[in-house]
Amino acid sequence: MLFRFKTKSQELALVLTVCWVLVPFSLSQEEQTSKSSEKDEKGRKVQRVNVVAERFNFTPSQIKVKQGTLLEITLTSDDTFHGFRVPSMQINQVIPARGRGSVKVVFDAKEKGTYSFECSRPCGAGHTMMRGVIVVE
Ligand SMILES: [Cu+2]
Repeated sequence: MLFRFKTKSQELALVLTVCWVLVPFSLSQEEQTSKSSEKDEKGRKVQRVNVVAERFNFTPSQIKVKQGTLLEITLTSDDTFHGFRVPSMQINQVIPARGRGSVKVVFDAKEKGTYSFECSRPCGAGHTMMRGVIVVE
């Protein structure tokens, strides 16, 4: 034995210290692997993007993606409930209010073009201005 703990709380303190060191490290590892895994199980290229909805805009509001890619959009809100609708793709999802998690939408970028998206849930005076585009090139 190299060291002995006088009390249980000292032992707990060391365990907590070790966790603080290890947890951020394992999180950063996970981030690296998700960035490098660009293909799904069927060999399709996957591009992931996080979009934040907030009265009255989406950030980013322009998303560029290469044709043939599956675009995986993770949507979160920084205030109230919003919606994410791509009228031309039959996509319409509710974005939960801040602190209530996120929602994922998969956009199949089959054909080149500009696809507009918009908020689909009335959220205030600027609701109809809350829009953006996905550009497939
Ligand atoms: Cu809205």
